[in-house]
Amino acid sequence: MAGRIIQSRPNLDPAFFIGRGKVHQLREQIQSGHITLLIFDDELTPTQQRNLENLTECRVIDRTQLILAIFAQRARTREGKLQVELAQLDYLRPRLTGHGVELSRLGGGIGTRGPGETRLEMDRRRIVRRIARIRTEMERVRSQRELHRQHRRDTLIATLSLVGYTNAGKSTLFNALTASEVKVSKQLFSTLDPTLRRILLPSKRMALLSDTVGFIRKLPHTLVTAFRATLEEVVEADLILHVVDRADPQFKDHEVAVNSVLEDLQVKHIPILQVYNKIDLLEARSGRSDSTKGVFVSALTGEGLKELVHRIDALLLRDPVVDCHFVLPHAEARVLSLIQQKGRLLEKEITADFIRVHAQLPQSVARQLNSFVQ
Ligand SMILES: Nc1nc2c(ncn2[C@@H]2O[C@H](COP(=O)(O)OP(=O)(O)OP(=O)(O)O)[C@@H](O)[C@H]2O)c(=O)[nH]1
Ligand SMILES: [Mg+2]
Repeated sequence: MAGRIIQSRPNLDPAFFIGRGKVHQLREQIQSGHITLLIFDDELTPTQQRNLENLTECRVIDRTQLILAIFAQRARTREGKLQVELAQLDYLRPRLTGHGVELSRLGGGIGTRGPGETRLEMDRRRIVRRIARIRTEMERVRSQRELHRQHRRDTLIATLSLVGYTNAGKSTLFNALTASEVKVSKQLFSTLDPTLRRILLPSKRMALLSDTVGFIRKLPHTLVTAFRATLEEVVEADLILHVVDRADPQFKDHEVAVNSVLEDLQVKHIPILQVYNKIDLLEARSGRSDSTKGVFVSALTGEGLKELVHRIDALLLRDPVVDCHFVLPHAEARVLSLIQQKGRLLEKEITADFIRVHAQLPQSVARQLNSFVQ
């Protein structure tokens, strides 16, 4: 069971955040409804959090902690994970009582304390030591990253990153483009699992598509670094797809919010394609003329997706598609199937002596067929 409570107050209660009467009312609701977790959509002081837990006998987390837990589940790279853990420890430090604290409450298992969940008791000294170790480890990881980047630059497969405001439809689009199953829901932050899948483009080139955690307004400023850590792959992408919920009346504000994060990420060198989603919810044709640079799609109905993949294909310069003319001896007819499999066969002319072929192929494939060039 889940419920929501809103209280309007002229000022916050320093000890409980909400009014005391409300806390007692909550306590009853928790007991009768078997509630196991209270989430506050705001920041609580360590004292407020502790007082609330003691009085309601229920686990309490605040907005920052919830977002941190989401980032922890979402960070994919080693550096990203370390960065998020660092933010968690920073958050935890002022919240330590004399007796140490369960570190597990910051980690994955939001909602229930499952029997398998490890409960690490940590005192201040151990946290300080852990922070020092993370910093050293981060230095090491950073120096490895350059090697990793070099490797990425050398591979032929391009990467695409889906970014956008939370609920824009990134995961739905990710599913539609990769025909895979990733959890999609009405809830915000439904993307909790690392998601990276292959997509086959019209040019027959493969690309890797990555889904990312949604951007939000009012991101607690202490979490900015940790949030960026979940977006590291965006910095390495060949193309960024900025998904916008075009049917949301506030879509422009969301677009601006996402753009400003992208500016901070220093991704100016990466091409960005605006993808205006949910056009099935718009009046026919309305709102589609307000931008010529973007693509209008419905991830739900599939409308516009064909154009989208063609635009993606045209924007990817890694292993570029080249126009080729080959002359194949009949004995080499099997090359035709290679061409069809790896690229697009545009024309084929069979003469008594040869097969003439006009095709579009990724450069890497065309090179293998150099000897047949006319
Ligand atoms: N009508 C309509 N609904 C859509 C479309 N695309 C996504 N949705 C709905 O929008 C909601 C959010 O979709 P998600 O794909 O989870 O959004 P997201 O951007 O991944 O959200 P976060 O991961 O939370 O940032 C879901 O209820 C989807 O069914 C669309 O083209 N049309
Ligand atoms: Mg998602």
